[in-house]
Amino acid sequence: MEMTKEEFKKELQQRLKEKYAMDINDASSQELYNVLGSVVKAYYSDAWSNTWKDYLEDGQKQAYYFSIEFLPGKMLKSNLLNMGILETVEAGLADLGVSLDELAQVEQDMALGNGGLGRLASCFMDSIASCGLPGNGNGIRYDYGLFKQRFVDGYQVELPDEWLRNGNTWEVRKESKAVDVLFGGNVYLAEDTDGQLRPVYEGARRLRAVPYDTAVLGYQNHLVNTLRLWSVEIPESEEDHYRSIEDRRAFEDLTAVLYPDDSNERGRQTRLWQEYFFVSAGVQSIIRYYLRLNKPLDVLNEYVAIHINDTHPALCIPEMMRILMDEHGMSWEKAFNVTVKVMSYTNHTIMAEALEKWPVALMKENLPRMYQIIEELDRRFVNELTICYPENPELIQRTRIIQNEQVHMAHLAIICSHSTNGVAKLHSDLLKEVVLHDFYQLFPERFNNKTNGIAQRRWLQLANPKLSKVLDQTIGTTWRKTPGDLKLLQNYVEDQTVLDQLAEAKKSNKQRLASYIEETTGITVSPEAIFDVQIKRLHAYKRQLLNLLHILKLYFDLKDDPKKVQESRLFIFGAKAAPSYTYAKSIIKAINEVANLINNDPDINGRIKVVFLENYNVHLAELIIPAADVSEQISLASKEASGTSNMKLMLNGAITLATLDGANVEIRDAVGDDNVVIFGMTEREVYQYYERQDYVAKDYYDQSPVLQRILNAFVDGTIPNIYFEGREIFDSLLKHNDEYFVLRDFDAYVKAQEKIDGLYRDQHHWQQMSLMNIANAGRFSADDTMMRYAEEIWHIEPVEQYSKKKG
Ligand code: GL7
Repeated sequence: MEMTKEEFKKELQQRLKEKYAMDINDASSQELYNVLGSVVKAYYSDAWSNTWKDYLEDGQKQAYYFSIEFLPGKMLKSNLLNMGILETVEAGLADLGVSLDELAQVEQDMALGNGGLGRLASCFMDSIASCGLPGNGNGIRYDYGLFKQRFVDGYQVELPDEWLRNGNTWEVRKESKAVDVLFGGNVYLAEDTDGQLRPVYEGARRLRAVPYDTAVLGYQNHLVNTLRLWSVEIPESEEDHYRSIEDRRAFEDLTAVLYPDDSNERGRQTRLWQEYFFVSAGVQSIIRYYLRLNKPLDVLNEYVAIHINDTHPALCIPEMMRILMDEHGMSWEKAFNVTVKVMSYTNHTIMAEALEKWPVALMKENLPRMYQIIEELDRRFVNELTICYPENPELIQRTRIIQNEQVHMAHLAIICSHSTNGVAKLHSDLLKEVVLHDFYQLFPERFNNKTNGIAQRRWLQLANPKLSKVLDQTIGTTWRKTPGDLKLLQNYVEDQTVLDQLAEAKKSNKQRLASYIEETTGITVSPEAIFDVQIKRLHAYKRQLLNLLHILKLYFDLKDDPKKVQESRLFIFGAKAAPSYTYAKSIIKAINEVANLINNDPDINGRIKVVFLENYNVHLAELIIPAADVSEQISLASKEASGTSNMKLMLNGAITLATLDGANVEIRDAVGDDNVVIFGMTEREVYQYYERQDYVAKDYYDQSPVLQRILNAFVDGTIPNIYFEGREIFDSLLKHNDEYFVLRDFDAYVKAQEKIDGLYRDQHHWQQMSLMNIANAGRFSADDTMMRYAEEIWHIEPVEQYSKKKG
């Protein structure tokens, strides 16, 4: 894929004429963006169709990553980067008087995910392609992505995300690849003309799944994989079945909205339909493609790996069984054998409320054939265990798929797949030792860890060109392809020039963010302050509240003693709360009110500022992360499965202030104790409290005048305008005994923050720490993570290696 600047300019102008009959000067940004998109698309289209054809011709084993969420963000610049023409296009546009950065703003963030889980799926897509691996995504094309967040009087208000309003340049609708999906009705087995038992469907609703494909470009390797997202339509033949427009609408809305909950079970019928819809469509299209290879279905696992990203796509299992048995006449035993070998599963949380369960009645009514198969899977599992563990009926009760009239999706996924992994060492250990211990005893060989990773191209090369340049000048450019080479930076830890350049890059990123803050909130902030960042979904277990309590402490300290020695701090929050999660929304309101109070207090005089940026999303993350000095990763130990903002912030030179939770543990191992600040209870201590049940939050309050003053501020009017929210927060800590041990960890957190303050004062040392973080972030590259999935779970190989072997 090569293109000179002049070729690019010509092509752009030509297409602009064809499409809009316009010259550059007359075109709006949107028009220019559209045309640029089509130039880019044309540019990779050959590679896209070749990749597809090569896989087919070579009979290459492919992985399919099934996820109900993908969160790619904007794609223009990452596509340009991966094609190797970012600079050419930027320069070409500049010649024509157009700024690429401005054009890139026109693109709507593709926000078909809630948070970490969806963003991880997109980082993985990028890395799969960049590693040359044959792997594709499969998900839902929601008409509306994650809601847009606005603050009105400090309250979160949700607005619809009409991301498709101006069209989506990157997708290709593939009408000819549509498949039908059946819902509801009755299913019974009847003998067919060949004497086989086949299911007969009565009164089922038939919906059409139409795929929209998006190219996933590998980093400068000519490989283009596919992200396939399904959208619902009503087949023409079925139109008579709808009695009214409203009736029809209800079905057409199946893929309209993304469920905006994060780490929470969604027990809603539409959600179940969504899950089956994209799973059935995806598995059907995989089988259809596979049949073109002319291979028997009982070796499907040699050509296809299906990954179940969290339990939402776990219906892949019964759906695969259905297709193999009902449509291809395979026996139960054979079908099960193949299915287990094809499927693998990742668990992303131990939070009990997030472990999906579906009521049997709901499943039976809406997905009758799925339920029949699940019931049989359950029956056979119970039979087998009864033979192996006759003396242990409790084990069977605890592990079976159907319990108390509910289908346990995680059990289904573990029992019927060959691999179950957690997303950080600590998380995987907890799965084995506690949460999924029974299953670990039954199937020890299936359990493994795959620590999450991030697409370092987006989070460093694209988000932080300033730092990237310093790296190029210092250690050469190999880190761009091999993030492990960032390690070379360690050799410069005593080099003052390099340290100064790093500081300079950080400062300029802080200035960029400061301007954004000023523009969007009207709050003036100083780039000299410590930029202290907590960006993630708002959830009680992530403990944004702990951060807020500490801010109040600093505030009162300064009020009492205006001369107190303390570095200036800017506390930055970015977080959306699930619309139905009232407690999280109360915390947002409280943070906003505290921000108002402190930012406008003349006594404070700007020494502490608090900014809650609206509508945190991928794009905003790209702006905030390069500017961060401190990375707040303060969840209650054991609750955050991995976290990924921790990795992005570290890569951009922020110092991690963390509990030993999720991947923070591995960050500490990577940089060493001297280059992170760790505080708070360990996961063991947390479990000890659970066992002894002797945590009394109120004792901490009673014994600490500092905490009394801070907590009272929520209910005595010190923080204005939070009459109800303040009471709710106060009660959550004292009356309801502080579920996430905020008060227990408060003192330790304050000390850790004091340590940060002292460390920052010694700028030279701080820069050295920052350098060490950048240098050791390579191991969190999603490229490595994907290579491990490829080798150890999916058994797929990079294409280059494959062709070499063939040659
Ligand atoms: C999550 C975890 O909470 C988060 O710690 C992890 O980094 C992420 C990706 O593995 O998955 N699990 C989950 O249900 N959501 C997450 O972000 C929404």
